[in-house]
Amino acid sequence: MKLLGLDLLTLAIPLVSPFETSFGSQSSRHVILIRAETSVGIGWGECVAMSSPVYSSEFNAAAELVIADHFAHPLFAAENLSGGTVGHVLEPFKGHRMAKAAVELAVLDAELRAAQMSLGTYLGATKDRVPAGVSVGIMPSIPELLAAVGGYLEQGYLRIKLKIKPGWDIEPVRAVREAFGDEVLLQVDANTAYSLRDAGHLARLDEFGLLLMEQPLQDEDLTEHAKLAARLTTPICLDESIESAKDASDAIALGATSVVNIKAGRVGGYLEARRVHDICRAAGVPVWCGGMLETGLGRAANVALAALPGFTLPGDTSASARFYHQDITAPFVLEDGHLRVPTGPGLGVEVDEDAVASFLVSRRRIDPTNAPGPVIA
Ligand code: OSB
Ligand code: MG
Repeated sequence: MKLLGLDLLTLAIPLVSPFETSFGSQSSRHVILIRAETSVGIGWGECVAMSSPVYSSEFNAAAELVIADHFAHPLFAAENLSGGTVGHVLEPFKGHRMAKAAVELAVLDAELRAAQMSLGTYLGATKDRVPAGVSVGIMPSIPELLAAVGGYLEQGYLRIKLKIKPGWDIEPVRAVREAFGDEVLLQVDANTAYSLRDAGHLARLDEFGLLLMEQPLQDEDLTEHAKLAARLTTPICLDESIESAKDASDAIALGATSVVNIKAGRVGGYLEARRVHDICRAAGVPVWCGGMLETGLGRAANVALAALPGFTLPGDTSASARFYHQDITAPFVLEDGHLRVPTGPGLGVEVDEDAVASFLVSRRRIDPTNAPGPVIA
């Protein structure tokens, strides 16, 4: 196919309640949607970058710039573009994986819609529904945390993930265990808030029988994660540290991780995400699908990915209502603690143009007439 145009739509969507992690609190999601116009039809993608570079170095303004000023020209110039070749066309550009993933998804969606194939089928999904976990932010108090967790369990979520940071770790985990019992599948996510000096403190979480501890140390700390893993019985699961299939392979070889959180945006796309899955599966390392507060578009793709056979743990694949009163597609709903894998062509969900219009902040059209040529100097 030929790529004919890219529309970048920036939306601001209010969250149902503020979401706090160790790097800060957000009360709305600013998201860039990509609408790719191709010779075979329209496709949609979602960029999972945040407004500030606090989860990783990427952020929305940079994603928009790198797509418009650097990615667009070679993509428009490619004669036989497909979802599978976007990665090769963009390979000369370092990093910017979330921006690359968003473009790849839009092209892939257009291709698959034209071919009448679902993303799940294309990726190799083996399930028609996936178990749903929920990521619970840092709360102002323990009673508020217990109320939130109790509500999610009542809705049927099959796994709870608590965000932790120094000063909000042992006590919230203890309180959730005491209130809801040892049977609840429970894990924690520190988003890099600790250092190896905290190993003794983090070992106090071992008594709570957690499924895993996600990204306690810095992104670059593979060796330190391996040292920490040797001091804990709680399995370490890397998120921020894994930006490629090679990173996953290295981290596993080092003993830095025994479970992997897969986010397509973080690793540069759903095809690289599948390669991470394949490497982990071959190594006997369980994986689960992470989330970045996706709208129904990105959520549809995540659910398709999470239906691959190596995804043996519930992911952060929660219902639309976990974050949004109003989604921009038909909402994903919990059915017996699971989300249904879309079966329609491409992402298998349709964009609600009215909802998009109501959240729209800006819109930018890039096509072969206004995309800057190669910029190398
Ligand atoms: O570390 O998994 C994370 C949200 C934003 C940035 C990083 C993370 C998260 C979450 C939310 O935990 C996952 C979700 O979308 O439900
Ligand atoms: Mg995480």
